[in-house]
This record gives sequence, structure tokens and C-alpha cells, in this order.
Amino acid sequence: MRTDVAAGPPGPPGLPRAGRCLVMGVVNVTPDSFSDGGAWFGVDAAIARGVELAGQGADIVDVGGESTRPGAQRIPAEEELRRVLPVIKGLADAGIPVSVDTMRAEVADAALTAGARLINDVSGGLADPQMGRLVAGAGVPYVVMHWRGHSHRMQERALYADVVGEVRLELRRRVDVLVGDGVDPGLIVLDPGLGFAKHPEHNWKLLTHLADLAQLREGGPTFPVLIGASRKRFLGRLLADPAGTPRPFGDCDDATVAVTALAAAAGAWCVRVHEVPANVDAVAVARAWREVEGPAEVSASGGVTGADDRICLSGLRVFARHGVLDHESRDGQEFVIDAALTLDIRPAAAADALSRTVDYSAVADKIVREASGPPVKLIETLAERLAQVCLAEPGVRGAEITVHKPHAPLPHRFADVTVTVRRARQ
Ligand code: PMM
Repeated sequence: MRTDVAAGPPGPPGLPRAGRCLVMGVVNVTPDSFSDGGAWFGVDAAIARGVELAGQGADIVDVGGESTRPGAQRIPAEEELRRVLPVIKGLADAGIPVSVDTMRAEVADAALTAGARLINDVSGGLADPQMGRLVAGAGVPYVVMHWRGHSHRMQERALYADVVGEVRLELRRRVDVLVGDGVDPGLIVLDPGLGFAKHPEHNWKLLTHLADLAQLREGGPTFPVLIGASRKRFLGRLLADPAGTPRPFGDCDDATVAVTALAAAAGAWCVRVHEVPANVDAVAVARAWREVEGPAEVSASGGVTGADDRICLSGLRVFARHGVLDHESRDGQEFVIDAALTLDIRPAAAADALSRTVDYSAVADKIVREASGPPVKLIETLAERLAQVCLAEPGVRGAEITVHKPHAPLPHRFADVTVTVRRARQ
């Protein structure tokens, strides 16, 4: 079993590395959060809950003092500090990795002093212009969530023509500003902000495009992605009863677990959840899944998982009799083949062992044998068959084949005719 591909993105330094998607347990020290408001509103209860979540397998405990439920009004900074600081200190002193869920630089700063290791800012730095410089100076991991304004008005702003493209663009602008403030991009975690200025259809679309959200520019770096779907209204709406009444948030934990499994299998770095044990199990399932399947085609790992490794053979020349016209099958002609195989080459590189990779000489022999075998009419057919030959090699996850027919019977001066197919192992 290849355990290396299961790891997913390693995430920023200073936080746990588990070789799988992390689980962040939520402790809202608020009287009014929609999901658990009031349940842990008191220092001792909140600390006890954080310790319990860590004991159940949470890698990080996220402590927040201000509700962000739709329609929520803001509270003063002093009140937020009063709620979160003793809880963060109590958990950090117990050796638990803690993040602070805040939009205020002042609160983030005090939370870091109290022992927090990660700043989770649902506004991605938009709510407080001081946040970027604070994060830059502190050099701590920072969650940049997609946000379009404070909770009391955010749902009015859930207007998108292309939600994935727009969230990606707005996150990119945020990251550019933060990096301009001095924030190390290697410490940034992205979050699409499910439910924040999003309707259910937006949330589902974002969830199914995690790889696009991890990479904000073509060819640019990829960022770890955090997903906060836990108990959110779009799950309640999905599970509404026949009369259309949404399922209460407390009965959406199973649906949360399902999202966790799917997001972790798609390469999410972390899931933020209210109930930890079943989500830990879901992450274990996703890890096993990724070990066999390999990461998504464009991984959220910045190439760390080996998802994008390729071995390429180009310009293989074969004499064969493929073609529609009689003289092509009678006289034959030269075809040229390029093959690019996608496979994780790290085990071979680590051991410097041919046995742990694809032997390109053997693959070249197989390609030539297939291409010079019984004639077919179309180079499309040939390309498809060659892709299947390559995919049959152990470890190969994808193959891109180009068949060139430079002497195709065309009544014009031309350089080449090609057909390219790209296939993934099913
Ligand atoms: N959601 C909530 C609060 N904080 N932080 C991040 N990074 N992502 C989220 O989706 C997110 C968050 C609101 O949920 P809650 O009130 O149940 O904690």
C-alpha cells in the first residue's frame, strides 16, 4: 500500500502533521452561535469541552468568542477577549494546539500571547486592516476565509455568476494584499467560507472544486484548504422533511461526517467540526481511499504528494500501415508517438530503484509493438489503444498520448497532423 499519497498537503509549520486531513474541533464561547451557542459559555465548561475534543482526536481546538451566524450583531472587543483568553490559555497550558477564531487583530494578538498557534479569520483580513501586519509580525499560520461582509448583511451579497471563479479571484486578491503586508504565503490556509454570503448551491459547487480553490493562479503555489461545513444550514436544507422544514442543526452531524469524508478524499488539509469522533473516522476512511486512489488530478498539495509527477517519452518512431486509404495500408508510413505517464515517482527517487517506477524502455517496447501491430483506420483508435497500454503499467495513474502522422495524405503543404488523448485509470 502506498502510504505516501495519503498524506495530503503538509500544511503550515507549527501545526500538527498527521499524514492525513486534520480535524479541528470547535468550541464557541458564545451564547448565540447557531450550532452550539450557549453550550460552552463559561470558562470551565469551554476548557472541559476543548480537552474532551482533543481526547476524541481533534488535532486543533478552535476557540471563538463572537458568533458569525447569519444576522448576528458584533460584540465589543473587550467582551470577545474576556470570553476567549482564559479558555485559550487553559487549553494551551494543557498542551493542546489551539486556534483563535477572530476577525480582530487585537484579539488575535492577545490570543497568541495566551498560547494560540493559529489565527482563524473568517474575514480573511477584511474586517480589521491591522490583521495582515499582525500576522506578518507574529509569523503564525493564518486561515484566510472568503468573506463578503459582516453577518448581519452577508446573505444579501450571495450573488455570483461563477461562484468558484469569483471566490478564487477574491481570495487571490486577499492573499496578494496580505503578502504585500509581509505575510509569508507558506503560512496561509484558504477557506471558501461555506455559508458566508453563500446559498446552498454555492456551497455545493465550492465543495466540489477544492483543487481549483487551492491553486489561485495557474502554475502558482497551492495552499492548504480548510473546510467548515459542520452543522451548517445547507446541510439542514438538504435533509429537509417532506414539508420542506430544514433538519435542525443538531441532527446534521452525520451529513457533516459525509462532507468530511468527501473533502478529505479530495485533498482538504483540515475540517472544522463540532462533533469530533465520527469525523476522525471519516478522515481515516478518506486516507485509506487516497492511499489506493492517489490524490485528485490537481492536488491541493503544491506537488508535495507526487500527484503531478510525469515520465515522458517523445518522438518514438514507428513504421505502420494505419489509415483509411488503400495506399496507406498497402505502402505504410512513419508515425511518431509521444507518451506522458502520470505516476508518483517519489518511492523510486528515494530508493534510487528502477523496480519502484515504470521502466520507460519496457514501455517504449510495448508502445512500438502495439503501434506496429494490426492496422487500424484512425489514429484516434491507435492513440486510445496506446493509452490503455500505458495505463496497464503498475503505478501509472494517467496517460497522455499524442500520435503524429506527418505524412498524412493531405493535398497541401503542412507540418503535421496529431491526435492527443488523455486518460486516467478508472
Ligand atoms: N464557520 C463558522 C465559524 N468559523 N471558520 C472557518 N475558518 N471556516 C468556517 O466555515 C467557519 C469558521 C461558523 O460556524 P459555527 O458558528 O458553527 O462555529
